Amino acid sequence: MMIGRGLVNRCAALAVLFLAFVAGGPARAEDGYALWLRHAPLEGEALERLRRFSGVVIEEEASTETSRLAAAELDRGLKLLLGVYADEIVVDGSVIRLDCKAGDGDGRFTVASDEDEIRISGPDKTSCLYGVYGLLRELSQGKDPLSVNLDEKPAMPLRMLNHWDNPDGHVERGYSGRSIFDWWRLPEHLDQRLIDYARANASIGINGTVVNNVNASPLFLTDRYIPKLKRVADALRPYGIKLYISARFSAPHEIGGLDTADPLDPRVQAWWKERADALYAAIPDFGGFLVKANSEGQPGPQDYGRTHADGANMMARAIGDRGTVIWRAFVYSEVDATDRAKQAYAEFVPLDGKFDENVIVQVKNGAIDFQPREPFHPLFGAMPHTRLMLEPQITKEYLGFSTHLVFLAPMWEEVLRADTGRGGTVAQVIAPAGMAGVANIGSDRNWSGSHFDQANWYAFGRLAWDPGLTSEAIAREWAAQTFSREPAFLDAVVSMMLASRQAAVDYMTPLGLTHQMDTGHHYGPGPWVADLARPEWNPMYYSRADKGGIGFDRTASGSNALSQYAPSVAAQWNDPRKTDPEYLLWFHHLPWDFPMQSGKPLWNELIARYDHGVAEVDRMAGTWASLEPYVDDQRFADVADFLRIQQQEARWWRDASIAYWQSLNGLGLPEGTCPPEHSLDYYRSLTFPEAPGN
Ligand code: GCW
Repeated sequence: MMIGRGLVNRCAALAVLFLAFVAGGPARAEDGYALWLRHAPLEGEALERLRRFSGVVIEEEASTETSRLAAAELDRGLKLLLGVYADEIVVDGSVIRLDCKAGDGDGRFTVASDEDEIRISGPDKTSCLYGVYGLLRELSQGKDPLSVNLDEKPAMPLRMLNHWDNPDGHVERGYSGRSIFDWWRLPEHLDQRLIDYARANASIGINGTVVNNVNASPLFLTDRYIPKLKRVADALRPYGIKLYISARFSAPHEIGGLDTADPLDPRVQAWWKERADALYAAIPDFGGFLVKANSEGQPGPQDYGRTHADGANMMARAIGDRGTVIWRAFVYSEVDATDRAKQAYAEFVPLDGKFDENVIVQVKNGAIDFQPREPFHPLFGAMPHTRLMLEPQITKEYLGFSTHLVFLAPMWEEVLRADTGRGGTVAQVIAPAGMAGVANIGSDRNWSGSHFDQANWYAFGRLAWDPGLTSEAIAREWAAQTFSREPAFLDAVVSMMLASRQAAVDYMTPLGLTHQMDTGHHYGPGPWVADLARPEWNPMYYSRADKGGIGFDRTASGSNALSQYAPSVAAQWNDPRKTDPEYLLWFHHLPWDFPMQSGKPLWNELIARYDHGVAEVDRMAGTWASLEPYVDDQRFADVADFLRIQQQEARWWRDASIAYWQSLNGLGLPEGTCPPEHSLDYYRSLTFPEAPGN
């Protein structure tokens, strides 16, 4: 086994073996820092099978930093899996061979096994790295090395994280501590955490990162920040990860000494070109700019009477063929009273075909805002001449922050598989572009705030690599690597994870309700909020609840947002009697006694859903309690604590929501239903000015 001795070059047939000192069983306290790369020691047969592979041999046409890292990662992973503290003895034996090349491509790789060797190969400089992680993923699950045969390539070119991190270290919608990017100490000091961040990302195929908030500070475009950005980019590069920044549209005006940021003004164009040149001089593979424009108070081309395409193309021309401009479609007007769900489509569809080649339009999964459940965004499929990227939110702004256990892969699977009715699924529409997940990563020791939120980071990367993977497969491989390979543990934990998202939907916003969270911080229920400056900031705007009924009419008799979908898709949601109950109140305003497909009146069904959500969380807590023998003490206790919080908060959501709906409809509770624990006034009186992430 190679350990810190340099690599064996030139097709050498040298193999080295550990003299093994088997560590004494799994450690009983883990803090989660190692993520899914902890590679717990194998035991029994799996250990014996891996022991046959006694060394790593690297064969390469060109030795690159990435190929050296790949070998080092493999070495490190194998050492951990074998559970040894090594000395090496050179012997003949079966080997793991890295056949690394130096091409620039998508990172496709193969892992092929036979009795004598496991061979990892591929044409690109990241092939070996991805192949190593692919192999380790299998071995970490206890699979037989001889049965590992992989032939993979990523489904989409861009697999990115978007950090909403500010230069002062605050993370917007961050629930896991402060930013991991320490701009203050950069460029002189680069924290080891950034290397571990790169390793974790590379292990799931992530190949780009936007390091600052889309509500962007112009600082990132200053000369002072370029060396800082360069240091980070240099650290990420060997892991196949490109650095991007969010660019503030008004920067030429704010820091460039110009009196405008009009995209058609030649001085503005020259300013962006000069800044792009300065970035590329320092970072030759700089990824490009992400832009939030004319959205929630951010500046943009419309401030000068120009379109999103004018703005995006101006910046794209400054970058040229060196990189990409990713332009967000998350827009809703400050003056327009049109249903917010309709506005992005209305603004962007007329611009289809008008964006330059190196522009991608980034679209959230749904038309409102990262809610527990939304139908897929109608822009998918509606802009056939524009590359569209999918933006899901990994951080759980609207799904219980980091203290609720909610596995998000089922939500993303739902959107990726949705048939747009316009020539393919969402996964097919975004295949030429990619996916960008709003990161849930911070300075907390376990990175994500909770151990189970690591699964969402992991699942994002895996789905961006292969949207055909099922949530179940992802949950299983993640849990086996992160906690325990025991089948009984995996069966229980995977079913808990798979049920968790529907549970959250049910205790927060069942039956297609949306945006019922309290104002600003979005923590806990606030269905009664109706007094904010802009109508679409109010939960009441979304529920439209009153004495007569509940739900937002988006059919032809209402906002007609339904007409933005392909007719075949709209047809499924047009008739409330046939609409999937999960989307019912998203599309329909209905009387409280509307007869549901279940046979219950709507009011009773709504209550049954809240109760189901609460019961499911109780069940999750029970499941976890039964898994104590499989989990180290610290992580077991951390998860158990958070599940207790989730149990309390699921009840709070249910009780506050029911109390409020009752205050409107005056209806009693179906027989056997527990009344809310407190009065509506009590729920309304709760305030949390210090809630994180705001
Ligand atoms: O979900 C909303 C958040 C804002 C965020 C915005 C966006 C970065 O509440 O905090 O701003 O979306 O996506 O731009």
